[in-house]
Amino acid sequence: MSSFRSSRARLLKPTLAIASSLWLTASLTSCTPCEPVGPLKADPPPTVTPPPPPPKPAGPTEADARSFMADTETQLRAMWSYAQRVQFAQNTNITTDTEQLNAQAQEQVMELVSKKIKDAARFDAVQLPSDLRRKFDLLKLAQDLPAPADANERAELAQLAAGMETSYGKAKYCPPRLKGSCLTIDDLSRTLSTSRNYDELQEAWTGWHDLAKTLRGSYARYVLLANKGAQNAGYADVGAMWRSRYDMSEDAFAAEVERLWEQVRPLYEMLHCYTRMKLRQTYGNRVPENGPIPAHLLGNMWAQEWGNIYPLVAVPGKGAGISLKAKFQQKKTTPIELVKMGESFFKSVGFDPLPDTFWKRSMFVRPKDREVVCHASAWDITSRGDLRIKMCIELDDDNFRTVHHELGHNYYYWYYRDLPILFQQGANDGFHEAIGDAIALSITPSYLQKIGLVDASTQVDDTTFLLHDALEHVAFLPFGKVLDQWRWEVFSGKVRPEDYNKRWWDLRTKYQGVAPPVARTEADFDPGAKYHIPSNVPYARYFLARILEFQFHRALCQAAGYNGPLHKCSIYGNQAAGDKMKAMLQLGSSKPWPEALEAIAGTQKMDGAAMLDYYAPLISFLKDQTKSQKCGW
Ligand code: X8Z
Ligand code: ZN
Repeated sequence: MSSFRSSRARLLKPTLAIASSLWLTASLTSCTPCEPVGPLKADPPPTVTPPPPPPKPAGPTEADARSFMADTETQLRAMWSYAQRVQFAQNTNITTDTEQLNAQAQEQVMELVSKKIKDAARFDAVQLPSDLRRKFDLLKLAQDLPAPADANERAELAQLAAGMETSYGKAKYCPPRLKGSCLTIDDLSRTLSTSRNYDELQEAWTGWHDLAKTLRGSYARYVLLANKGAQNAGYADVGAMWRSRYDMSEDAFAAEVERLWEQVRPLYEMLHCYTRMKLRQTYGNRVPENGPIPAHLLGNMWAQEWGNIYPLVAVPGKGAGISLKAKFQQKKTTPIELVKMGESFFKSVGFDPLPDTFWKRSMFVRPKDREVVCHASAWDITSRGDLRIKMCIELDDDNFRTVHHELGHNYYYWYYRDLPILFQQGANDGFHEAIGDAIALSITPSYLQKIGLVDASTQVDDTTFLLHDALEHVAFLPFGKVLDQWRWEVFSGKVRPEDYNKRWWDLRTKYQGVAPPVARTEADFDPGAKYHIPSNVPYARYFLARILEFQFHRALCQAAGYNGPLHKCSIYGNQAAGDKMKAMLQLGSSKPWPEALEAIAGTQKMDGAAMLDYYAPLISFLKDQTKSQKCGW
């Protein structure tokens, strides 16, 4: 994603109700032709009464709609491309000026898109072929940040959005003990992932979270203004607008998320139980026997993925698992080499090489001389193949996976770049997030051996591999769900600013079973410590992606002719799997997502069963290990 790109990578809507025709049947008056009076002539040839002209339609026609849409797409393409260029410039070099330019560009985008949505309403009742109607539907959903009608409010909202994103990007924790030196999110994340010292972890966690306090006021105001925009576009609030992008009703989508969560919840709860039990061996009673786990002990600032604490929860007697970080250090791998490895996986299944400009224009490491937004993102500035990533690559396992994740976005952009601009999106936004992740599921121990990142002699035990993997994928599920659950409640007004933090922690405790390491109050604004909140990036997409990536993986493995255990399958080098993936990418959002899913996975339903299949061998291990535990919190 990129935040803006994802503000473009916005999704779909039903292909929908056939609009009833407004063609009126004109009443035909009969007419007796009058002959001109004049000199007598020979008998005139018999007059043929000309047919009456076709009735003039009372409203706009299909041709009008087509021409409106053609203009709109031309203008949107130009505007989005301009705004993305500005946003990339700002994200890779935060200054007063780039922030200002970005706010202005966002304001222009909001103004254009909301005007187009308003103007398009006059075609609501025109009967249109389904692909044209789909474009109108997608247009209505083509904004993450909907524009208030009032120009001053629009400008204020754009300013707030740009300001919050840059504040997040620039945030640094400057502990007094460092006497003026400061720590970035990269530094603090390194501590979270490697330190095993409870107090040191707590300091890093609190240091980062406390920085978000300053965003609270801006956030409340942004919610108010963005909701005005959503109402201006005909939605109850921003959350309702975001939820209506899934080719089904908003309520049906919320129910779909619940259904998927219930499918995978037992697996998460088992993993939680096992992890808590193991963490008590390191941290003793500071990890409660039956309560939520302190959120700073799970190897990640947001406790969203737990792979970094694998050594603390390792399967007894089975070795330490794979650490790519150690290998990268030993081989002195460079950040660009990491990206090349990712690219070579995609090429191995028949994907094109990334264009030269990708290598020239991307940002791969944190620059020393300027402020940037480090949160990883992928871009196509022109929507015609000006691909880039923006990352602050560190040489570790997380970043290796993230590189594949970002390249998944880039290849989606690449393979739908010739579609009309409104179809240049994922089938739904979860698809966009799931492509690179599905590929990363093929990073198996035997693949790593093939490319020399694991020694040929290393034996990786199945449970070790799956446990490590589950700490990343399974652990993420409730976080993926909760973030937007909180935001939907905030946008709908169910949660007021005075309860922002309380509700955040209630939800995180309820679903994730984690608790803040120190008491929090409404002076804090902990949701703001997570990139996607100040940057206005919808999050349900990542929850969907966690489900979809396993469905894709299973389907691609089948296409490759594989039929062993899913966690051992790697599609590396398999053209048939690559072709299957490519065919889906090329569809963009031109079809409702269930059709795209069917094309790849043979089903129209998102389904957690593929994920459960993948982890089947781990489930019996976890059950066995935790049989004497009182699980839950
Ligand atoms: O934001 C991202 C990507 C960019 S779209 C790096 N992810 C989510 C996160 O970091 O919170 C990928 C996994 C979830
Ligand atoms: Zn992404």
